Amino acid sequence: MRIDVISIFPDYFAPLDLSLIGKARESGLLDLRVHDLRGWAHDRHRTVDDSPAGGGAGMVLRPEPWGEAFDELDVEGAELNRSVVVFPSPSGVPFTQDLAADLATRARLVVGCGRYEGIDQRVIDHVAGRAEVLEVSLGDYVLNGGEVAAMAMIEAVVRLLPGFMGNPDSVVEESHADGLLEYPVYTRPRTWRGLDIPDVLTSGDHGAITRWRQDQALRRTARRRPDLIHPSRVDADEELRLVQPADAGELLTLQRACWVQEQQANPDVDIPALSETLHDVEEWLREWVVLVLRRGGRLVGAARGRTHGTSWDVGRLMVAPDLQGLGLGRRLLAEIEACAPPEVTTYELYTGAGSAENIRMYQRAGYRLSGWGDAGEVPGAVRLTKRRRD
Ligand code: JEH
Repeated sequence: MRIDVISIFPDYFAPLDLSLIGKARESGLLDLRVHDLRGWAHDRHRTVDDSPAGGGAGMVLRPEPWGEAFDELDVEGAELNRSVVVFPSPSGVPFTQDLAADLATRARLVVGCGRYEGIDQRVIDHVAGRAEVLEVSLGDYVLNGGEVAAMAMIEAVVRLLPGFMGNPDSVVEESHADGLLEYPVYTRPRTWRGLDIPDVLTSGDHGAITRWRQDQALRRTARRRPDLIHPSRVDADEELRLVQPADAGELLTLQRACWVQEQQANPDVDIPALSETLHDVEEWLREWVVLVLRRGGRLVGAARGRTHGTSWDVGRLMVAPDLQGLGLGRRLLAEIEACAPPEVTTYELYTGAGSAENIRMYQRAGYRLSGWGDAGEVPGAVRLTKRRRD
């Protein structure tokens, strides 16, 4: 990636020679060039600012040096869609991890750092006609110029580059699917100034550790960033009941959301749950025993079952993507098993052969792999069965 930075304070960027960013530059992964805007000013005093049109306090950066800078740096030269010009600005769109990940896929970034009251707006409008332009804000507080914001943005982008710090070339960054803040971390010594590491972390019980961390992350997020949490995550207000015809629409929406990952893990498997219409869902609701789970009024999970000889076919076990990993699937599975009539001796279900996480969950719930679906009716799927215990 090539990054050009334009600033009247190029010395601000000296720290980018240090540490990991410096290594990325040495290794050739990153070609970072910092330019002094005054290099494109031609009067005796290399003036770059003037008073605001229409009056008011402070100074504004004049357009001419910027125009020459963008001409010389050839902003439209790079491949289509692979270059972006970023102007840090207190009135920009928020800088987020998603934006950092987008910028990390580009071949070329140009960062224009303003000062004083900002840059003459015509500069941004002019460049926008020649390249993709973003005015981006680091956050809702006031800085004296774009430099510190540019440093933060560059660090956030460069650490995502494939090959940076041993990043795999394919995965940009495993995103935290649960959208929560991190749980607290500890290291040795076990006791420090009278403070102990929480006992669970030294217990060796990995299930308990995972649950504790999930709980800590949720508590922290609820206190510090309530904006990140949907009520359905925390509300005790939960309801499990047999499906009603009126649930069909929400069920269709949920199953489409839930089976996309399944399709990606099993690209060759035909997954009806993804192509069904509302009408299809309404039909199978009449033929199956279907349980739906609501939290905070929202339909967040479901499962279905029906008898087939002496076995109970289980299927469509689904949990909303943001609530996965909390044990809701296991509970729904147990509940739908409990709906089987007395003559049932075995539970049976199918899942994609590539769905490692699902298969592990079913195995923890007592299911055993009992064959490939190919022999029967579901190519690419595996069959799992479990004896009913009386
Ligand atoms: C600041 C680029 C170029 C300061 C204030 C004003 C706010 C009310 N997150 C960020 N904060 N500040 C910047 C930034 C980013 N990215 C940033 C910059 C420049 C980025 C010059 N400055 C200094 C500056 C105008 N004020 C904006 N207002 C809502 C508090 C008051 C007016 C302009 C320029």
